[in-house]
Parts: sequence; C-alpha cells; structure tokens
Amino acid sequence: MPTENTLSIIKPDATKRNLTGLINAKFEKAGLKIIAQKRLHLSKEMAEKFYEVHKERPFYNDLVDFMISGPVIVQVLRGENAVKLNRDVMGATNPVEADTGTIRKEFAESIEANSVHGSDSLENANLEISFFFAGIELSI
Ligand code: IDP
Ligand code: MG
Repeated sequence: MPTENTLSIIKPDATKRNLTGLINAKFEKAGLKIIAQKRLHLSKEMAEKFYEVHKERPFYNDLVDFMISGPVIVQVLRGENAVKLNRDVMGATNPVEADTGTIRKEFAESIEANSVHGSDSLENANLEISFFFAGIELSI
C-alpha cells in the first residue's frame, strides 16, 4: 500500500473543548503519524479560500464563520493509504451517521461543528498541504 500524506484540521469546536490530545490519539492508534502540526487562528480570507469549493453551497458563509470562531490545529498525517484511512477514522460528515468509534461520532457537536477536516483525495491532500505548510516543514 502506498505511503501518503493527508491534511487534517482539528476544528474550533474541538480546540475549544480541549480535545486535541484525544483526537490525536485516535490518529496515532490508527497508525497515522502526525508529521507536522501547528495551531492557527484562520483569517476570514484564509477560511474562504480554503473552502472555496463549497462557495455555492448554502452552508458556506456559516461554515467560514464557524472556522474562524476559534483556533484550529492544521496537521499533516502520514501513513499507508493515509487519505482514506483518515476519512475512516473521522467518520461521516454528519455525526448522526458516523460509525461507532469514529472521531465525529464521539466528539462532533453537529453536521457543521464536526471536529475535524480531512482531505478527500490525494490530489486535494497535496493542494491542501501546500496551502498551510512550506516544504521545509515537511522535510522529515
Ligand atoms: P467533509 O468535511 O466530510 O468532507 P464536506 O461535504 O466537504 O464534508 O463539507 C465540508 C464541511 O462543511 C463539513 O465538514 C461541515 O463542517 C460543513 N457542512 C457540510 N454539510 C453541511 C450542512 O449540510 N450544513 C452545515 N454544514 C455543513
Ligand atoms: Mg470535504
């Protein structure tokens, strides 16, 4: 299986409730290595740009406001099939539909405040990683 990097964001609902460590433990238990990580407070411009693909969706403005409502942790996770593996560890977008044991099932507050973001394809992972990290930060 190929080793991949994927972008993860621990969202403001989770940083507010001090869940960073518990969420990171889920990644590590699943075999994902946290190879880069930093805490940021996104500007409105950054959040709008990051979620540009959702611009036409009815929840876009609320999503941007939510993502700038507190600090986030942006991180690069590495492992075999990391993109898909991370999506499995995260669980479904709507916590009501998420499987038992997933991050969203255990921690999400709502379909919007759902604790984590994860890239949905290898192509998007590479784009999203370069949005937040310089090459020198990933040189391990
Ligand atoms: P994903 O995060 O599981 O990939 P996407 O469809 O890419 O889900 O949506 C991006 C984010 O937008 C979600 O994680 C969630 O925070 C928010 N979102 C998605 N659908 C809804 C909705 O129906 N209402 C409110 N917020 C939503
Ligand atoms: Mg998505």
